Amino acid sequence: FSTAQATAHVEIGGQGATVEFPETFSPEIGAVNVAANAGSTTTASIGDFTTKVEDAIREAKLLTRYEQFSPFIPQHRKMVKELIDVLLGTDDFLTASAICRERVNRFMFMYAMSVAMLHREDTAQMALPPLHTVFPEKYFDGAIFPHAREEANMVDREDRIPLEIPMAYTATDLDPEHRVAYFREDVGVNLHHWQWHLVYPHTGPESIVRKDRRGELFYYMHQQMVARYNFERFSNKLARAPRFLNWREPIAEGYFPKLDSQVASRVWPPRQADIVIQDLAREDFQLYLDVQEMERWRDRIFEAIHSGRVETVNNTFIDLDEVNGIDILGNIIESSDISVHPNLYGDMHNMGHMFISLSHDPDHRHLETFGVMGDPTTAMRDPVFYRWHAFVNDLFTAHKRTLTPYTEEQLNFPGMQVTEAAVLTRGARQPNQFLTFWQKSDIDISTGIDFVPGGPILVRVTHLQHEPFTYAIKVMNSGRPRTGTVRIFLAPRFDERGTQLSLRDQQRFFIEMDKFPFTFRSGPNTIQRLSTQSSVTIPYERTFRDLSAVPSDPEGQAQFYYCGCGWPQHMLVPKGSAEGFQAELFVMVSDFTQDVVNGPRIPNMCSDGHSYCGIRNQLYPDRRPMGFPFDRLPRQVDPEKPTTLEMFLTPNMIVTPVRIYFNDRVVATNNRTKLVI
Ligand code: CUO
Repeated sequence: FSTAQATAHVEIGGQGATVEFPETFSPEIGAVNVAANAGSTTTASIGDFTTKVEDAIREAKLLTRYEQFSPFIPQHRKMVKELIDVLLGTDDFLTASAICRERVNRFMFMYAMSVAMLHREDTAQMALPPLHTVFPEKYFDGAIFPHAREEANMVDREDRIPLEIPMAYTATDLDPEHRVAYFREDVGVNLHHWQWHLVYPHTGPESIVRKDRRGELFYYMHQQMVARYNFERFSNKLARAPRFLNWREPIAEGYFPKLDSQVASRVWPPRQADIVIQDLAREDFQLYLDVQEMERWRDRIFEAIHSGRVETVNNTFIDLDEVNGIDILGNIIESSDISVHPNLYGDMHNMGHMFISLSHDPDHRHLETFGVMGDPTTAMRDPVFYRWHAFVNDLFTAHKRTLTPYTEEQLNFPGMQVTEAAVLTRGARQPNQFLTFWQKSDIDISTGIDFVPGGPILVRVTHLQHEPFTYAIKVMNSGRPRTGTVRIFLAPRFDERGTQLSLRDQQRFFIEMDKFPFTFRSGPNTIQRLSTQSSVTIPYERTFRDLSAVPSDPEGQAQFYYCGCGWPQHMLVPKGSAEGFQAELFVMVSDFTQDVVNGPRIPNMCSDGHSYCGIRNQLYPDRRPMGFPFDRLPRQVDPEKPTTLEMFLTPNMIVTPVRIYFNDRVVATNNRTKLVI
């Protein structure tokens, strides 16, 4: 099984079946030992096996190799389900993969194979090909590819220099939205989103779709992405992303992605400013849907939320209670295969992506395919993504508003008092200052470039970064030794007008920074926690594939390659501003006996981004509702006044004013040539 070659071959069973891989394949996948893995399919049975696989992927084969694929499209979901079923159900994964690879659309194959590898026991320790190196065209400026091929063919590998992608390649600052393009187009942010949707696929065997609290995590992870985006917008003097509420109104923001689709020499279609979504009549995707139908789904979902119960396909009703309600709604709204009534509540969120992504050619008269909003790999690049997800989040918020606010008793941890919380940042003059700046990092895309001589081809991107920091938290435990969960959030202090945010509004903007258990001894305790330990993030090296940082032990290596889901560490702290953006650091210690889940505890290498990604084969590692304690309206402390953040605090919580200072210079390259600020 040769890799990184345009004409790799796999010999299955020794003779009779040679499968060609016309495109390059990931070196990590190449680590598979063919002899060990293809053994269960004998030479004699290979013909039968191929026929069986072909029969099972009958619909999947209809999507040609030269089209785009999207798991948001129902027809494509049906197709990819066939593939996932085959790849998960077979004893001979390698042979089945090789057969499918040759017969189906390459994007669909990569999606199905990635889902299968993430969920099969026998591939659990195996590397998943990182998508930005396999399909770099979905992540990087299309203008670099001719240069990359030139570089690869004309320049000796030791003389090659990184191809630099400018920060302003999709727009200029004439478009105010461009100020936050660094967030929308960040490679780590987009990789996280793609990986999340692989870990929580819409479709497939029920065992992989029906994961613990997957509907709730759909809500929470996307709510956090919107909150983080709005934090960046405030940092850049932009108002929060307006919710896309009225679907008959033009969408003010345009987006021109400049991505080369590498499919039939086309580029990803742009979306002009002020376009209105229209009824879809797309024969090619078997997608006929009116905007009115979406409006009916939306109204039924609101009706269910306000009546407090949803109807199922069996005409029974399920209450939207405070434990499961949000999860049921998540599966309905997304929707995933486990929606309780797909006909009644529809396919709202997915179809929103499609309406927007096909708004430039709703009836296919121009023979154009969907724009970036139509594919989870690329959707976060477009400003309208956050407007759409702000609307989707509104539905969840409507449900949360029906729940009783947390009582003081539910929030407090008697006898546990947080007396101080500070942030100590490397290079900062004082405590409670975050420092952010630009950094340049290189990524090798040679795996994704066809027909090139060996050796790396580096692209150099500029991205946000922050100085590492430590939380120093002091806690007085006046009880016996016991465990608590430390929950750390950050929120802006002022809104877009410069007015101090009320808690009712501010609660939307709290971004989770970290969450971890800590055992307190009696008396005073001091917690020191590093920014790199965050339960939200994966390390820098894993996003940028810095191969010099690959650990030497097999477990560390597997972790490096496999665990792709998680917010990128370099985007943990929002950009802030030169004058020091004012924010509030919230720290809470909750009672661990109320937080702990009683599921099986299997040591798991991929747990470092668990706040947004969960942990493989385990219950979500926190029993409280996701977003706790800011997921519900705050309790009324004083009948005369709205509750402020200070009034909301119980002794086990604290708020520290902090500032985020942004240095508008490139001060680091590849984490190696760090300059002093
Ligand atoms: Cu992740 Cu809309 O679900 O993009």
